[in-house]
Amino acid sequence: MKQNDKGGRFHRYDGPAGGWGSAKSVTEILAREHIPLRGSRQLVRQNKPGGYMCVSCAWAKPAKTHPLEFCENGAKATAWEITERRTTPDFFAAHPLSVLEAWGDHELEERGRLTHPLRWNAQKDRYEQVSWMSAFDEIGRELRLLDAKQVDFYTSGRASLEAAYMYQLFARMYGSNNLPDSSNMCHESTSVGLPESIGASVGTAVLSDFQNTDCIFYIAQNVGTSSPRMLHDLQDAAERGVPIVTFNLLRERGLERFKNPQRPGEMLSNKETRISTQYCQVRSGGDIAALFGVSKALIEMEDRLKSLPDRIPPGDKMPDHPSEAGETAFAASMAAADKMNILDHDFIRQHTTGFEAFAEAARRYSWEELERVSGLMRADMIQAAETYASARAVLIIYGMGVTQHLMGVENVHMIANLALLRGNIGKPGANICSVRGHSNVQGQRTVGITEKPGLAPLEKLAELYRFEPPRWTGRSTVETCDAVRTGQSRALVCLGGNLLRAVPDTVAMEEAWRKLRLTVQVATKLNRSHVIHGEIAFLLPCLGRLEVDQQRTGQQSVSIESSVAQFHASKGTVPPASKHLLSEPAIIAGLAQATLGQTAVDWDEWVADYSKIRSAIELTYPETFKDFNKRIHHPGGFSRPLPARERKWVTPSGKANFITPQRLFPDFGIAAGEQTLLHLSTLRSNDQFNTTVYGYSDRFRGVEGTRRVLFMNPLDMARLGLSNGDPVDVTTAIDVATKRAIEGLSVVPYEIPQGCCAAYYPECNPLFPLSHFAPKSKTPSYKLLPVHVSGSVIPLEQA
Ligand SMILES: Nc1nc2c(c(=O)[nH]1)N[C@H]1C(S)=C(S)[C@@H](COP(=O)(O)OP(=O)(O)OC[C@H]3O[C@@H](n4cnc5c(=O)[nH]c(N)nc54)[C@H](O)[C@@H]3O)O[C@H]1N2
Ligand SMILES: Nc1nc2c(c(=O)[nH]1)N[C@H]1C(S)=C(S)[C@@H](COP(=O)(O)OP(=O)(O)OC[C@H]3O[C@@H](n4cnc5c(=O)[nH]c(N)nc54)[C@H](O)[C@@H]3O)O[C@H]1N2
Ligand SMILES: [Mo]
Repeated sequence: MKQNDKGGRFHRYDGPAGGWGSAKSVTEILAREHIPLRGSRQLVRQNKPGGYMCVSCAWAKPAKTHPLEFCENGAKATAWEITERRTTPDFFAAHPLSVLEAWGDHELEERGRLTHPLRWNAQKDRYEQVSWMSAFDEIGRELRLLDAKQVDFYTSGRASLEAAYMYQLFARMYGSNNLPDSSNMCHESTSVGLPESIGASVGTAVLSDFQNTDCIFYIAQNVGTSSPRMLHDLQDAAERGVPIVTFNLLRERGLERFKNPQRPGEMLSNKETRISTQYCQVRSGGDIAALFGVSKALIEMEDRLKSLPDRIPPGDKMPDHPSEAGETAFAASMAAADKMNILDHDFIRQHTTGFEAFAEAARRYSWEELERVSGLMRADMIQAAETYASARAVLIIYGMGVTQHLMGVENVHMIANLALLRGNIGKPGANICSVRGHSNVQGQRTVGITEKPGLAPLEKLAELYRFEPPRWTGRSTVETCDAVRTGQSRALVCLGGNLLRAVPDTVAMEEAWRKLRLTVQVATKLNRSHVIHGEIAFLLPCLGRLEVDQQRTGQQSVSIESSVAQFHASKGTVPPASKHLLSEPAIIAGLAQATLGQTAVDWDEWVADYSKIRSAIELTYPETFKDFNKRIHHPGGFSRPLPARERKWVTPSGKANFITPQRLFPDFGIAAGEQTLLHLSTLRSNDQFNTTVYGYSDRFRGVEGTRRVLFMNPLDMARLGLSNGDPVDVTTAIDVATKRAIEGLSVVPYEIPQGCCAAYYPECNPLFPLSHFAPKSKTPSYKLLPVHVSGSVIPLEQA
């Protein structure tokens, strides 16, 4: 692929997250997209009541906003969408797709916004302008010729609640539950694991928990890059003296130090806020062991306490065993002060099942084993446990380093187990916060985007729209990929996203993708999933969320759900990138009418007035969306009811469940002692949003000018005879019947545990076998893949 990636520079970054680097980066991207003034004016409205909701991450939008409620990466996402650059039919006339195939992700999107509906011309190998009507007609005709089971309807997490609701309805009226979405690759382990544990499919935290908490456990999420606005909440907590215990594979700057660009005093002084009070660098996939360690420490403290003759008055003699004396002293001092028990037995008794089995497992694992698998020291886990036990209310926050694992569902269970030990759910300041990715990925599930018929309100849809919805289980993302590979899937309709780059096994998937009969892509910018295409291919350009959406009854707003289950209205403010664009609801309505003919849905009326779509959503989900049209315009939005927040457990047992993982780590069946074997985790840089690559600067990790890097522990580098910047080849070490390799990554020494390495997504997706996913959630194990790294092994003594 052609990339502006021309070799890099690697240096240590010593600054904080935020700070002047962040301010500079915002100025640069506004200039690059030719919108220095217009862009700044827009940013003031970002995430504010009456304004638009950022198209970058899903972090909460406060009711009482800061003067500027955006971050560096939100600004980049805005600039990327409202850019002055355009990808017009002239561009396509000059560039056959065979040429564009050689372009990189950054280069394709950097050309700017798509302006016209396009159809691929096979003779000329070019996308050409087509009318909306003829596009809808031909797509409708093709879909009618196929069996509904042969068609997949993918959704990326950006589409609004209104568009997502219409889309799932269209798919189901057509007869398909094949509704894979980006969430399948993202928080699906949460969607599967949390209901089993606590009867909620999303996190239970609300924004005020940050003000009420007295301890934060921060697991496997890179706040400085992926949800930078949350740094304000973390900073406030840190300034109140709240301990923040972090578990992360890498040293991430945003989790260490922050300089708030919105506080002039701070920017002009040496002041910065330390974020983590304890930083535990776990091995990739080591979290089950780490959290077992914390739980073991808590349970054993309590066991020792129980075995004491009676509560020891402070100052009395402690047991002789030196390694236990400190913990017992801690346990005794807490109990003596009669503050609380180590575990919350009342809560455990009243609200949970499965405690005994969990406690037994925690007691049984030896510290040696927990240390080996987690990569942490026993003392680290005990220290974290003491911090945990000292807090009245603990907020547990987590991200992709938890979910994108073969044992991702078990990881989620362990987070819930830890919370349940001290009743840290459903009291102010204590909750589980799963940090969602795309700005409306959580909301799309709420309105029916799911391949699982049990999770969709099929009866209600049948009743409201007088049709027979399909009852069979549809395909999730990896199953869709498999169906494309085997030919069972013949057509893909994609509402946003860049599916081909986001999924595993890129090389095999590209070959299979070309054999599809039909590919329909609704998008704002050109990407590789459009350049590689089926026999018949359409590229349908839509309005972005930041643009004025004018329909027959006036300007429309849409709505989204944030990471803390809060619904917000969003109203676009900039003129559309082209007068030929349609909104997503209008495109879905066009496709539905052309495919389905007459139905009980008045699609045109819905498009003319989105409040009618919201009324339909309310009719479908009366409890969640009560008074939807009225409440959506409240500053700060309105909250989705979550029973677990009130300690009502919607599980078969009627209780929250301790669920004990069967093992600490997956068994890859690879013989121990293979010298070149490392565990690869794929990550995002500070200059990308998923497959959208804004540029080649990962400031916080000190990487400039390239994305083709491999972060390694200096001791592993020495062992393999590698120096800073050396080229290496990386080869997948499982499912070796197919060779999967990436050549010529530059080695960057980094603070990462020995035996682990990290590299960027999506460049490394060719390494991941499609079958390498968590069995229950089918989330690809993007954070743990055994690989071999080329290099000549030298004995450590000589290194
Ligand atoms: N700027 C920007 N913002 C984004 C996105 C983006 O690409 N760019 N993407 C959006 C989306 S869709 C999502 S899902 C989120 C993703 O946001 P994150 O959840 O932050 O995902 P990643 O960037 O993949 O990084 C995961 C973090 O987990 C750590 N990690 C990796 N493996 C392990 C492990 O086994 N254990 C532990 N404890 N830590 C581990 C890594 O070091 C890294 O800090 O961000 C959203 N926001
Ligand atoms: N190796 C590896 N792979 C991963 C991950 C990982 O950590 N490691 N993370 C996974 C995760 S968490 C996710 S969420 C997926 C992301 O997978 P996707 O959601 O499929 O990918 P994105 O890169 O977010 O999609 C970008 C494209 O969306 C289109 N777009 C942008 N805005 C709009 C809009 O308003 N409307 C429409 N219709 N289109 C729009 C643009 O054309 C842009 O090119 O990737 C997954 N893949
Ligand atoms: Mo995501």
